[in-house]
Amino acid sequence: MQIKIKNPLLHWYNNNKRTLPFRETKDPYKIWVSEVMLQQTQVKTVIPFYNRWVKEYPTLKSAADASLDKLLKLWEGLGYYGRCRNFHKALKIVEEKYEGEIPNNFDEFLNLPGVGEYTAGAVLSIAYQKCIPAIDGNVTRVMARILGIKNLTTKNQKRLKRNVQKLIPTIDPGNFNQGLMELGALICIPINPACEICPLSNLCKAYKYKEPALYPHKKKKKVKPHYTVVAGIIWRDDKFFIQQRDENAMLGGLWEFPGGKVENGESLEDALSREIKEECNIVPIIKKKVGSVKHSYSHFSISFHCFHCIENGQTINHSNRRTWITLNEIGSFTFPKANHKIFSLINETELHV
Ligand code: DGT
Repeated sequence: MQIKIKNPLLHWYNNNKRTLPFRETKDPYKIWVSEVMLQQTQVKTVIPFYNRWVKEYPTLKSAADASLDKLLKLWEGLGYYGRCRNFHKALKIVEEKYEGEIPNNFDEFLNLPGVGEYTAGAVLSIAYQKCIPAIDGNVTRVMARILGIKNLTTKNQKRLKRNVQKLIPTIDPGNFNQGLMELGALICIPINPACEICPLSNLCKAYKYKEPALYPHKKKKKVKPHYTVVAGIIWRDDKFFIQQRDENAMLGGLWEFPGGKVENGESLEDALSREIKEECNIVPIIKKKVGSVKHSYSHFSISFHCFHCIENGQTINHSNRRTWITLNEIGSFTFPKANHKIFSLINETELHV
């Protein structure tokens, strides 16, 4: 089975792979950057972020020495900001503990913050030619179809992994892993796979059973909860107030308007006053609505309602995680996407709240 899969797969990959900027490099650091960005994010979204990152931080040391704020700014819009925070921590560890050399030992690399089995396998096989599987969603689908696995039970996932482990060649393991991923991305897609041009269809059980798209069974997606969130843009002349989210929270290290989730039975305005009292210790004067936008995160979605406000005699205390900025300074801070949607609704002529 190994030779049978390896040769056609590598041949197909070499002739059909997409030209991607992170495939043009052999630098383990840059390969790692791309793999962190590719977690939960599509290739076409990642490309401009990757290009900007490696231009700004061409070496591991340059990124390890940068401030988290600067890195988050480059990450702005890519989402899942925990990836960026963990990557920064991991880079610092590599700098301090491994003298800037990414460890090529699986367990040591796996121990770094944010590095899971997939990332370790991908980076070590692509950058260091280590014979380690890199099993992502695409590889899982390709292998489940080849093996005829319908239910991805824990036992079957182990079986799938054992098979990749057995198949992965000592020569070209990185291209082998990338070949499986690319096949999953371009040919062995979830719906209507292009079996007629697949280099592995003659080895594929799902193809033989005639209904490849049924392999593996799709898990039912959980319905995401939806929250109503309010936030205040509190103005002092031409500046408004922003605060930095706790580093360990979701969207950690990003800047936001004070606010939070609306409780059951509460009006938007009551919720806003309560949240601003809790977070800033003032009761604001709510002037008028800026607008409402919707945004979806991995585990929930929000309706985000923002209001222009001003202080009501009392002033917000100062701290290093709080500041007042003008609209021209938005670009110097990292904000969640929902806030950018709100910024685009602010009409400068209406600013005299
Ligand atoms: P919590 O209170 O433990 O649920 O913690 P948070 O801070 O995650 O949640 P909360 O109550 O502030 O809910 C607001 C959600 O809306 C939060 O998940 C992040 C998102 N969001 C996006 N932009 C903003 C913003 O400018 N302000 C606030 N407060 N939340 C924002």
